[in-house]
Amino acid sequence: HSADAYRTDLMTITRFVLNEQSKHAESRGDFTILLSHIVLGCKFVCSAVNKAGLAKLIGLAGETNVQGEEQKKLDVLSNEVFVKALVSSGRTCILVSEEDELAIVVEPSKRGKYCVVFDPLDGSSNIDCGVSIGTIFGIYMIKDHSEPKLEDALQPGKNMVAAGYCMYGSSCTLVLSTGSGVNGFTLDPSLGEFILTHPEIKIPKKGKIYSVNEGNARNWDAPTAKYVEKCKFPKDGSSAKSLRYIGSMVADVHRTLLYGGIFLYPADKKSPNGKLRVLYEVFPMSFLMEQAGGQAFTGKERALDLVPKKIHERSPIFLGSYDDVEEVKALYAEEQ
Ligand code: AHM
Ligand code: MG
Repeated sequence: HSADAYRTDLMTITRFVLNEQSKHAESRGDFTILLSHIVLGCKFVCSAVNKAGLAKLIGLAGETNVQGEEQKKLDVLSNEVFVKALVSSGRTCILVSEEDELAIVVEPSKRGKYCVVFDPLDGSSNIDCGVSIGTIFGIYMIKDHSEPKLEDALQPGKNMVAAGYCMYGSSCTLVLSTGSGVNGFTLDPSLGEFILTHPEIKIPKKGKIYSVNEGNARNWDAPTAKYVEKCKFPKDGSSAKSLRYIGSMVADVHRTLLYGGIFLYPADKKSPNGKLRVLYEVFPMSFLMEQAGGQAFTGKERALDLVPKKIHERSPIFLGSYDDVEEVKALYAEEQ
């Protein structure tokens, strides 16, 4: 039967989220509409990223176009696409983007009840060598949308109603949680649809991989240094962990989620708060890790308990398999 080669019952991301949302009596489809606009942004960025090398080959990038305008850099372009898609969804009120210094307050006629925090193109230093990069996003419900306040964006991560990322890699994968587990969808380019390919992702309880920029080792605090030493020279008879570090958060976290292990961007003497941003890097990834059965820790507390004071605030982060993060927590507790 040649028809057997085709699946005819396609679980697209929209259908999946519609199903999930229909379990909530109060749902009016607003979240589904918001998500479809985020998905549009991801598809655009995916297509632009795929063409990035080609554009260079045929002499487009970095040159001026017919209007005499400079070609926009991919991260700037991605940001514009997401901001426009989110505003036009009519479901957002406040937007915080890594690319914009100030939060964007949506004009009253287009306002909805959600606040979206996002990094439109994370790891952009990896673009030119074709390494995987991604978009990261988190979604909050705002308190009162007739009167949006900056505090609506400064809620602890545990208040997020959804979080996810899209990885532009050998395939384009969108991983999403709306607070009841984690699911992964892969873009079928011939359909232009994200199809459920990784249902109910659970991170292994313990992993065999650690992921960190070891070039910063000389500036690490004692618990981080001890932990990484344990990964390499375990004293309990277990085998040493493997090191994998891409330097692109979405790719490093995606591997950690699927294979298990730990990803860390710790504090160091030069950057006492680490490098990664709380709202649109640390929180969404921590939300996904917890939803997949893992943990996320800042060195002081559960990452999702942190209450940010500024929209571009940074925090150290240790996230991944439950048992691996537990070891880091024990080392920090010893310090006290
Ligand atoms: P970016 O927002 O400037 O792209 O930086 C964030 C990236 C993350 O994707 C990655 O985890 C980290 O920076 C890597 O940093 P480093 O090069 O210091 O290891
Ligand atoms: Mg970033």
